Order: sequence, then structure tokens, then C-alpha cells
Amino acid sequence: MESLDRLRDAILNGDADTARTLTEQALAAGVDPLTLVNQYMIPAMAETGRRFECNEFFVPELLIAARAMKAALSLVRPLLAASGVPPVARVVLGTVRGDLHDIGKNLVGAMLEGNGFEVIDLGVNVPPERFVETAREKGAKIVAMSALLTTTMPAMRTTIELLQASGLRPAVKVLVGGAPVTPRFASEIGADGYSDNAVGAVAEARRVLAA
Ligand code: B12
Repeated sequence: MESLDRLRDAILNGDADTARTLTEQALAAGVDPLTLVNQYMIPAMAETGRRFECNEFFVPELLIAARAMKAALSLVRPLLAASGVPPVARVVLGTVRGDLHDIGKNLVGAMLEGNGFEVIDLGVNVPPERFVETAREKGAKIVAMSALLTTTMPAMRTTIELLQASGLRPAVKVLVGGAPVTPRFASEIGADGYSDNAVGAVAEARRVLAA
């Protein structure tokens, strides 16, 4: 769809107004919200990352692309989350300490909400103690952590160790994800589940609860 290719380009070029308008038009025309996210928005961010790696883009370009992505996503998110099903379980979600990337985390949160989970989103740069305290206070069954930097991945291990030390494991299950996170890393740090996408995150949440 030509107009949707323009959505991808608008995000890539950091044109938030156009990204928002094209998203509005696509939704009004009945395009499936998940198709918009998976086929146009996420590929735009992937291309942004590729250009960054090739030194074609620098941090300012990343920032404005991320802003355009968020503008488009803000229209889609309520649609992904809309459902009348009672909460399956409470999930504490956040991006780990030292890490400010939140686009993937927000998508995971929206998909979990859309599938009946109650999500307590702690935002970005979340210290391990905060994940653990919130899980205890709110009686959460899952802690879900996102990391986009190799340097912040160790905070996932620290959080799991703290959950263990606080006596909350294994009743509180742990999901991890984010571009640099691998199934191997997830298993090494003792996480219960991992996915490289937001739809898989929901499947993993269901699986770990049933285990
Ligand atoms: C946008 C972006 C930014 C934006 C973030 C804006 C925001 N609000 O999020 C800004 C400009 C702020 C930024 C800053 C930086 N960034 Co940056 N950024 C990116 C970029 C281009 C895209 C990330 C993104 O949003 N992807 C789209 C989303 C949808 O994908 P995702 O996050 O992977 O999430 C999906 C899955 O991973 C999974 N998932 C995610 N979380 C979870 C959690 C659970 C529980 C589960 C199950 C699944 C799951 O589901 C999601 C949906 O499908 C990546 C490149 C890349 N290819 O990843 C670099 C990248 C992550 N950034 C990088 C770097 C280096 C930085 C900076 C250090 C740059 C600098 N010199 O200042 C800073 C760090 C700031 C900080 N302290 O966090 C590097 C990291 C390299 C590394 N080895 O660690 C990357 C890989 C770019 C690169 N190729 O070099 N960045």
C-alpha cells in the first residue's frame, strides 16, 4: 500500500505530523492496527538502526524518528489494548536501569493489556529494587524487563537475584526481551521466558503462568 510506505518513510524521516496523519487515515480506512505496527512502524525503526550503524544517522536522527514512531504508536496503542476481558494477571513492566529505550517496552505493554493482563508500567531506567518492591506491593505474578543496550542487560540478572533474595521467586515469573537479549542469555540469568517480539511476549506470559 503506497500510503503506508509513506508512513514508514515519515517515521524514518522524523516527520511526526505526517506519521500521525497517515496512521489516522489508515485506521479510518480499516487497516488492522497490528499490521500497521509490524509491517510499517517496526521496519522503520529497524532501518533507523541500520542507518545509525552505518553512520548515516546520528543520535538526533534517532531521536526524531523515535518521536515520530511514538506519535503514530499513540494512536494505535489504545486499539491494541482495547478488550473487555477481566485481567489474567498483573505484570510489572519496565526498561532496566541505565536504559532509556521504551518503544519496544510500550508495544509489549500494549499487547499484554490487549490480551487481558493488567500492566503496571514503571517506565524507563528502572532500578532492580523498584521492580522487586512493586511486584511485592502489587502482588504481581510477572516481572517483565526490557533492555536495548548490551551494557544494561546485566541489570536483568541483578533484578532476578534480588527477587530470589527477597523470597518472591519462583512465585513471580520473569520475562525478558529487547534487541540484544537472546534466549541463551535469558536462560543463563534464570529468566522464565523470552521473546523477540510483542506478540510472542503475550504467548510467553501465558506459558510461564501455566508452568
Ligand atoms: C530509537 C533508538 C534510540 C532512541 C530511543 C527512544 C525511545 N524512546 O525508545 C534514543 C535516541 C533515545 C536512543 C539513545 C541511545 N541509543 Co539507541 N537505538 C534506537 C534504535 C534505532 C531503535 C530501538 C527501537 O525502538 N526499536 C523498535 C522496537 C519496536 O524494537 P525493540 O525495542 O527491540 O522491541 C521489540 C523486541 O525486542 C521485544 N521486546 C522489547 N522489550 C521486551 C521485553 C519483554 C519482556 C519481551 C518478552 C519482549 C520485548 O518486543 C518489542 C516489540 O516487537 C536502536 C537500533 C535497533 N536496531 O534496535 C538503537 C540502539 C538500541 N541504540 C544504541 C545506542 C548505542 C544508544 C545510545 C548509547 C546512543 C548515544 N551515543 O547516546 C543512547 C543510549 C541512551 C540510554 N541510556 O538508553 C545501540 C545499542 C548498541 C549496544 N550494543 O548496546 C543501538 C542497537 C543502535 C546501534 N545499532 O548501535 N536510541
